[in-house]
Amino acid sequence: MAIPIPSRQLFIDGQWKQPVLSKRIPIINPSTEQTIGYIPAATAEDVELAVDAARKAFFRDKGKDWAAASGAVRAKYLRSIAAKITERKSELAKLEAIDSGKPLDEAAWDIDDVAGCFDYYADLAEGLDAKQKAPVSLPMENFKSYVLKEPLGVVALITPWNYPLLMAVWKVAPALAAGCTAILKPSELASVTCLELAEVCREVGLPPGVLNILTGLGPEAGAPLASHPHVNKIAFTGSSLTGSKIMTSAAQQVKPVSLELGGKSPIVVFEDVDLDKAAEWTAFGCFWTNGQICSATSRLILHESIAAEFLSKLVNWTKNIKISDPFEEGCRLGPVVSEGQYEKILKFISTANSEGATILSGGARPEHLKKGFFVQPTIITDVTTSMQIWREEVFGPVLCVKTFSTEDEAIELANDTHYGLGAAVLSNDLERCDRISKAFQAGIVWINCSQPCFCQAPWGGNKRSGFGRELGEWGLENYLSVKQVTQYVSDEPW
Ligand code: TXE
Repeated sequence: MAIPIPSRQLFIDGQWKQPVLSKRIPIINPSTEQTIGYIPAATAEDVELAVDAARKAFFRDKGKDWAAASGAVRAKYLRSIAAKITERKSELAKLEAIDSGKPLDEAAWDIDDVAGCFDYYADLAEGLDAKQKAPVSLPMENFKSYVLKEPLGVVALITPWNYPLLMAVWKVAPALAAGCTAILKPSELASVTCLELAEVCREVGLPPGVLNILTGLGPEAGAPLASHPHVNKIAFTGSSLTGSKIMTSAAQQVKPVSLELGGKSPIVVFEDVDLDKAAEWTAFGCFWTNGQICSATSRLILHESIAAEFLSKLVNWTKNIKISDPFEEGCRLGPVVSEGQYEKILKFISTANSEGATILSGGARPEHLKKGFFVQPTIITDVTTSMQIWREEVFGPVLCVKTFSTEDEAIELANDTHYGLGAAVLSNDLERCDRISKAFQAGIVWINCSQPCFCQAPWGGNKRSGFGRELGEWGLENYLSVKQVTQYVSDEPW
């Protein structure tokens, strides 16, 4: 489907601005491999302008600055943004689908979640007003103490391409709700809807400089942003490698970071499950959004007594998934985001094969699709724990399988990873599920499901999946600093 891609510039200080060096990056439609437009490519010169605008918006004349506005005032803006996004839902969903390759229905759910996230943080922004000056009880009567929650300042938000607008808004909404001003740097692989967010902010009259949006390459735009001395905090979602570089640069300036990195999440399936339902959750947990989800449950740990029957159901299930252009009716899997990702996924599969694993189903491009970055949902068995496919994040529709016989063995296999983002257990024995939830080394645990996500509940990982929590009240705390104010209240000399 042809849909016009709006031509946009960088969004700095409430205005569209051409990048100082006039660079641009092509937008590739992953379904057709064709160039369908261009995004501006920011460099360090533009970062300087955006940080300056964000600082001015944070520290502007007393009483007019974003930080000093009440939570209720900030909430009003967030609600207007949510309303505008809902108004433009159909167009934004199409832009997201064509840019990222996700099925149109799924893109539409994402846009609903984007609006919901702004509304949710509008409520929390209002709630923040009532939480100011919370008293602290002290052991001495001649002192009284209270706590102020204050925005951290100018924040850099660096985001990935798998949920282009939603991942950005998981950071933008709480940062603005807290009273921070922000510079968003979306992924160069899918930035179109983030630039439309800029247009929405312009239309609702968000004060200039409160949110600046710089599209561009990681090393050229992201790195100077992350290392800018006037950026007070960095929130990042992306690869562990880039997360580690960002943490290194933040460490040099003793700057807080929150990192949401990759994963290799397990799904443990016990023998007492309904096999059809469990197969559906397993497929959904790994193949939804083509497995391009940081929390995708891509390691299936399956009770040996049901292995043959379960895998045969799973293979059948995946054969019925419709793979097509995201705009086709009934599409469940579109292409992966880029040629680089496509090649990386196929390389993972061929390495697994050469290491002795069995490709039980999928493993290649679907025959009926000659163009585009399409990969079949793939199930790999005969995997050992030292294989690359077991240890490393594929970020594609690839599930690897191991069987177990005892609960202890299942837990050991589940935790056999340096990641710690998500983990799922499927069983009708809820006491067992509780036990296993405690034993999982992960920040998010699903019982009898995989992947549902709610903006009220905390999201984030342990181990090399990063630290800090997004969403819920935890997401707001990410952008707040706690100030202690203690007063001497006695007439007696100290
Ligand atoms: O990630 P990057 P890429 C994983 C997934 C995927 C792999 C590579 O395994 O295959 O990462 O994807 C910006 N300083 N995830 O290359 O590089 C970049 O421009 C500052 C998991 O897209 O981490 C983009 O905006 N910023 C993940 C963002 O970082 C830099 C989602 C993410 O890009 C930078 C995405 C630098 N030096 C990929 N270099 C998840 N956890 O959900 C790049 N960037």
